[in-house]
Amino acid sequence: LALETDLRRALERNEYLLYYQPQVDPSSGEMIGVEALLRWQHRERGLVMPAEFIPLLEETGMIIPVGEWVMRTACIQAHKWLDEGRPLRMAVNLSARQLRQEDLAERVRSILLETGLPPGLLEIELTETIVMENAGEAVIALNRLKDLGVRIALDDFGTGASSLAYLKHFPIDTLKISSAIIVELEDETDAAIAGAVISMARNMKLSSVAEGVENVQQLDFLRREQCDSIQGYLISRPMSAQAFAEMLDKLP
Ligand code: G
Ligand code: G
Ligand code: MN
Ligand code: NA
Repeated sequence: LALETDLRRALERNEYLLYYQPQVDPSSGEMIGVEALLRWQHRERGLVMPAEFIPLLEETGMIIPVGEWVMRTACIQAHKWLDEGRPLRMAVNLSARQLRQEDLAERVRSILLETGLPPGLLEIELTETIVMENAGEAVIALNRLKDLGVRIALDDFGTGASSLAYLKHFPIDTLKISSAIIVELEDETDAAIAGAVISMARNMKLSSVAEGVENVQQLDFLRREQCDSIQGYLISRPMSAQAFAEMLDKLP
């Protein structure tokens, strides 16, 4: 398969890159963090989106070395921003395969030491579905990560088959409300669900992030409900490191 061969070479050819999407406080507009999103700059296909190649990375196990590259690159970038006086939280997505990796916590620990990033600035995102697939092992793996001092976010929350009672077993810091709910906020039921998740997060001392915020009506709703941060095209599309730097330069 041509794609697989290309993927195998992509790391050594330096074809992967990270885009960064801001997460901002909907009341103050202050930037709280960013999510790192993997892209593949293919010499013929151009910029390839994760949906087109992450499944193959997972099937072949290549997600392990690529995931490590993602983690290291994201930590280096966050440390650079910190040096510039901008302590932005860096959210990194992990796949199911990575969570099952025996030495995951050890590797994350090495990367934190190597890059000098304070662990509290790294937030590891796992989808609700990944965590629930194998809840018993996930609890152990997440606790090991948590012991490093990193933050854990439950991604795509509200659409998987998670039981709320399970939440107390996971050492999580953040609930990321799925864009599937945010896109339907005009619907009373979806608005009720989003509001309930935000207030549940607050009561559990977790932070809440809403994903896929595209319009002012959604922003207003999330501000009223006191969601901690929002992410979406209304604020900014994911940007290359260079575009991100230019945007930061314009901020006060
Ligand atoms: O922009 P977007 O198309 O970037 O990303 C789509 C999905 O791909 C994200 O929701 C996320 O689940 C996944 N993804 C993006 N970057 C990474 C990454 O570095 N690692 C893993 N495992 N998944 C990623
Ligand atoms: O990890 P995860 O699935 O949550 O990654 C977020 C995904 O959502 C990425 O693919 C990103 O490009 C995409 N995204 C970010 N903001 C918006 C938005 O406002 N609208 C839509 N439709 N997608 C978004
Ligand atoms: Mn995510
Ligand atoms: Na998500």
